[in-house]
Amino acid sequence: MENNCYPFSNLPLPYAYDALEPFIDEKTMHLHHDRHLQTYIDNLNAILKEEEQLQKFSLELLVKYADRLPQNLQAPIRNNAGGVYNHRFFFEGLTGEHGQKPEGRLAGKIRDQYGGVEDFLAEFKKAALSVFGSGYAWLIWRRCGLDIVTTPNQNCPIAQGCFPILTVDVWEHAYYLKHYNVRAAYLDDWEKVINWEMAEQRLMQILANR
Ligand code: MN3
Repeated sequence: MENNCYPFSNLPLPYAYDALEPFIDEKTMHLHHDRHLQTYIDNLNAILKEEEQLQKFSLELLVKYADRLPQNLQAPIRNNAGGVYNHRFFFEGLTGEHGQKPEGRLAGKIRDQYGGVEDFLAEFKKAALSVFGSGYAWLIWRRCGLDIVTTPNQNCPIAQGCFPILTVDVWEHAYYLKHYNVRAAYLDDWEKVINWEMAEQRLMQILANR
């Protein structure tokens, strides 16, 4: 990941704002990237400006070790470093090349564990629908297999030592303009713009580093 230390800046999306149309609308992408993510970046920079020892920490380290920091920094770092990490991970996991399917190693693991991509997506969407309030659903790797987990707010599974492969942001700001309060309709559209190629790359990297 580029721009991985203080001062953080908002990297451009790896595709045009309208690249996910008609599944995720251009206006939502503008607001989500330029305002919501920007706010997490600004807040994180403002916190780190006062904390010189933390300025050398990578984004991943800040997220992983938030709970070992002095008490007064734990929630602000967890929320804001998490907000930056999770949004970058989410945006990089989408693509303008609509309708990709999982291939290679990941497709094999999904078949072994869930029966196939349709069954996997059904289970994943069920998890994403179960998030009460704001949060994320994740496909992760832990120990020796895939798993589906959810996190509230801007919590991130890397803080639990898990390795994320794919995520969906289910905060209402991710879908309210187009899908109103119908999270299930958003999830059906999100599925069309999953960057499975990126998910495969992430899995390969996890397996190579174990
Ligand atoms: Mn968001």
